[in-house]
Amino acid sequence: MTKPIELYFWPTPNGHKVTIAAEEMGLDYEIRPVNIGRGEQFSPAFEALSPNNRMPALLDPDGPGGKPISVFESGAILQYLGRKSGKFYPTDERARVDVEQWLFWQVGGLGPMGGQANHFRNYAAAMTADQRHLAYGANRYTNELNRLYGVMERGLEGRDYFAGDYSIADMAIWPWAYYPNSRGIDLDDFPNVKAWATRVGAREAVQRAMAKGQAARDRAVDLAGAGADAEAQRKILFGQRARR
Ligand SMILES: N[C@@H](CCC(=O)N[C@@H](CS)C(=O)NCC(=O)O)C(=O)O
Repeated sequence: MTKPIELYFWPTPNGHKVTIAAEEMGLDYEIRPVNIGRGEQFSPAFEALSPNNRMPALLDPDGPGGKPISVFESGAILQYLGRKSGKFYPTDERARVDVEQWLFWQVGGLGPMGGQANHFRNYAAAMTADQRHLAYGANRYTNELNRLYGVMERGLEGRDYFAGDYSIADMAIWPWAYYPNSRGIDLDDFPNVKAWATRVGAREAVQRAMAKGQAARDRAVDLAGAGADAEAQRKILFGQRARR
């Protein structure tokens, strides 16, 4: 009997993408929590899987040729799982390109820009004595995120899902469209996105994936919060430099 796929996970948008994919594809998997606020992403064992010291990462004991394979970067993980399962990642070239352009748009745009908007709007305030220093960054990333929501709004015109049929692109985008308010976005300004987010959020597999992340979510500290634990975690997460 083959062993389950190990998903190295923490309950952030990037983490949720891969549990959603695993649930949607009906894969046999186990969640391996990586508490990034406690620095577990820097353990030698995890770094061997993810040299970028970021989760998610995956270890499939039954990779190509029946041998183990590890994958880091959420987009690469979604593509790997899509190929492995033969689901939600079409093989027809035109359909595949359509999925991939939205997938890479998320990984290279919506994720980093949404992350920065969240950082300047919610976390940096707890680390900066003079709040005026935050305004430029908060405005820049909130505006860019707003622009990206406009791209989603137009992309969904006349379509239920980003690439026509539901795919790994929707799985990548959905967790990043899940927390709009804290990032300065009013979903009512983007009705196509709102309807799509509701449609995806209603899927049983998505709900199962979010429920499976709950145990880790209960252990996660609010990084915008007060208190010694939140402060210690902010020190681990923010201000990292090259490690040698
Ligand atoms: N491009 C990466 C980004 C992954 C990423 O940024 N993960 C964050 C959590 S959302 C992380 O592990 N952070 C740990 C840290 O900042 O030390 C991907 O798509 O997988």
